[in-house]
Amino acid sequence: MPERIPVWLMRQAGRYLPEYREIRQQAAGFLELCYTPALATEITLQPIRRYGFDAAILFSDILVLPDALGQKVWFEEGIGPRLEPVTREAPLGSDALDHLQGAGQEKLTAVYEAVERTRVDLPADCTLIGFAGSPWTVATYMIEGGTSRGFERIRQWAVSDPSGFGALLDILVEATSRHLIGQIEAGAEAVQLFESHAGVLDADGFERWVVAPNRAIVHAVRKKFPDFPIIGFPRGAGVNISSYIEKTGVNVVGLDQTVPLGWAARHVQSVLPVQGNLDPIYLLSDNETILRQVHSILEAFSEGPHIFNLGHGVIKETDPQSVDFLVKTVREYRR
Ligand code: 1CP
Repeated sequence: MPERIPVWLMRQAGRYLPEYREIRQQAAGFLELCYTPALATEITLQPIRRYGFDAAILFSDILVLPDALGQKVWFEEGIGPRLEPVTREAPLGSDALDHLQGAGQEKLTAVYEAVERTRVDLPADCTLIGFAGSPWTVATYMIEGGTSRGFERIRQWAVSDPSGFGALLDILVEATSRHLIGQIEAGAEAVQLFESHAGVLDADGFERWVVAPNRAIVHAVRKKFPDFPIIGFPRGAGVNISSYIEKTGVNVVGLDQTVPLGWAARHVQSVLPVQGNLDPIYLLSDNETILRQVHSILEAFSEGPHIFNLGHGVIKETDPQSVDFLVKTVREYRR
């Protein structure tokens, strides 16, 4: 039997799908979608029905965690996420973790219920992936108050008050570990840690604020669920990927599109299965271009374990037919 390359896409659910936009219109807000199990389940299943991906990723967001920890989080139409910033002068209270047992519990319980429902409704051969943002990445939103360009506030805090900043990341390590365990207990069969903003740190910062917290989370999850599959996605890490895979203990590493294929095959895939890494912008080009790029990735990774994915999430202007073409191209490829 020729080997079949599994395929799923980051942000495979979401705004490029008309069926998502329709549900989104009916809901009061984005977080309401995340906290309504029937809606989150339906949105998770939409791309599976359409394309038959090998994995479903739970429809939720990395910012449900700061919300459950008691920080004010909202989504503004046309802008994106907004948060009342946590600062050095007004840090997250030491009682933040208590929120997870209090007001935050109801919110996260709704997320776990969505996991349960989704697992029931999914085809048996489709893997359900749970996820969380990694502490550094979630902290960028918590401290910058939303999406940032320069990340000056968080970087300044990290270098000028590493112990105070470290205390915040410690809270996030604990909360994230519990959140992943909650999803696993509800039926997630793998989890992905999104470290989307790993690329703004120098090598020392990367070790301290990316490697160490991700490692601690992997450790905490494995303590409860030994050998549980964990995908790490240290976006923009460059050559620091080597340190990340050596020290964190993840089982699979997600590659963004900036990682050269030959280098990744030699230095990463020789150690761990790789996931990735088509630049999502190609889905806004023609089929011939998509085919060529998909084939070059499949060929580069043909000597070892590979999960096909994008290098980052599906762009909202993507034509759903291009995703269909991409999936067919991967399915028809034979090593
Ligand atoms: O309808 C809308 O306007 C909301 C758009 C949207 C969607 C569909 C947001 C707001 N989040 C999501 C879902 C989401 N977010 C998923 C669902 C599962 C899937 O992939 O299909 C996942 C895994 C995420 C994770 C997420 N949220 C990340 C990590 C991955 C990445 O993109 O780097 C990040 C950084 C966020 C924060 C976030 N949520 C939403 C927005 C617009 C943002 C900001 C992104 C940014 O700063 O650029």
